[in-house]
Amino acid sequence: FLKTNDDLGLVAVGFSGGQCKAGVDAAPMALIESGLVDQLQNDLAYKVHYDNEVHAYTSLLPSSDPPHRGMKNPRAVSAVTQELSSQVYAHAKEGRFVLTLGGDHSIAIGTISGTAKAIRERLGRDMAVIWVDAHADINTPETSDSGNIHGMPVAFLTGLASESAENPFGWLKPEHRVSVKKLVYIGLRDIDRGEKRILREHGIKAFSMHDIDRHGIGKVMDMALGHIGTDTPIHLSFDIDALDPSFAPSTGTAVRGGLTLREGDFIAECVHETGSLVALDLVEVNPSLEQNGAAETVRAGVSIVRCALGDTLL
Ligand code: EXY
Ligand code: MN
Ligand code: MN
Ligand code: MN
Repeated sequence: FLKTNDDLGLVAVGFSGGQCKAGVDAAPMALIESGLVDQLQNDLAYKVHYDNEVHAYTSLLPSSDPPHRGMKNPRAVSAVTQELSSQVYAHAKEGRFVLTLGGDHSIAIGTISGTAKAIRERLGRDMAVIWVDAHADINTPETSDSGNIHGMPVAFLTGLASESAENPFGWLKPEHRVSVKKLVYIGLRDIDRGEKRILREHGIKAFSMHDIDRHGIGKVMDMALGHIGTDTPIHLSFDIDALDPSFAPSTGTAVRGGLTLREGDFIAECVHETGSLVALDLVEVNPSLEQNGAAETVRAGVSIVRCALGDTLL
C-alpha cells in the first residue's frame, strides 16, 4: 500500500554542526564515490532522483551562533534541518522512498520531520521510527551534558523538547512530530542518566545490546516490528555507531560491544521485508577518524543501505 513506484529521492547532507568533530560532512561523498548511487540504479533498479550535490547549506549558517539552553550551534542546526525537512518532504510527497546520507545525527530532525509531514498528508497515517544506535539521542537541552545537538534529535522530534521562536527549532510543528509510542530503539548501550529517566517515564520501546544477547537479533526484530504493527509506514534512522567499532571504527562516538555487521544488515533486511519502509537515514560515518578503517566503515554503510533497499542474498 505504501510503495507506489521505484522512485528514490537521495539527499546528501554534508553537515557536522550537531557535534564537535570535523569530517562527518565528508561521508556522503565517500559513500557515493564507493559506488552507492550506481548500485542503487543498476543492481537494485531504483529510479534515483539526486541533484548531484552534497549540501553544506553554507548560505544558511549564521555568522554568530552562541549557545542557547546549553545547545551548541543551535541556529545553524535549526536552519539546516529546517531546509532539509523541506527537501525530504518534497521527495516523500511524490511517493518516493527517501534516502538521506549524513552528516551527524542532528540531521534526523530534518529528515524525520519531513517524512512524518508528507506521510500524514499523503496517507493520513502516523509514521513509526526505528532508531538503530548505540545512543538514544533523546536528551533535552537541559539533560544534555555535552550540548551537542546530535544527542537530542529524538527529544525535538517527539515534542519532549520544544521552542517557540522559529529559530532555533520553533519551526517544528505538530505535523512534523512522531509519537513516543511509535518509536523503537535497537542497539542501545550508552545512555545518559537523564535519557534513562525519559525512556522509563514515557515507556519507550528499546532493545539494548543486552536484549540482543539474550534473545538474538531474530527475536528482537520480531518484537520490534510487532510493537509497530503491520501497515504502519516506517522511517529507519541508522547511526553507524550502532555497529561494533571492530566493524565501523570511523565514527565520532564509538562504543564497544555493538552489533556485528551481519546483525546490522539483518535489521535493515527485516525492515525492508515489511514493505512499509518509506525512508532511511545513514549517519555518523566520519571518514577522517581512522587512517586504515575508513574504507571499512564506508563499506559497512553501503551494505546497510543496500539491505534496507531490498538487496537479497539469493
Ligand atoms: N549522550 C551523549 C550526548 O548527548 O552528548 C552522546 C550522544 C552521541 C550521539 C551519537 C549520534 O549518536
Ligand atoms: Mn545517533
Ligand atoms: Mn550514536
Ligand atoms: Mn554518554
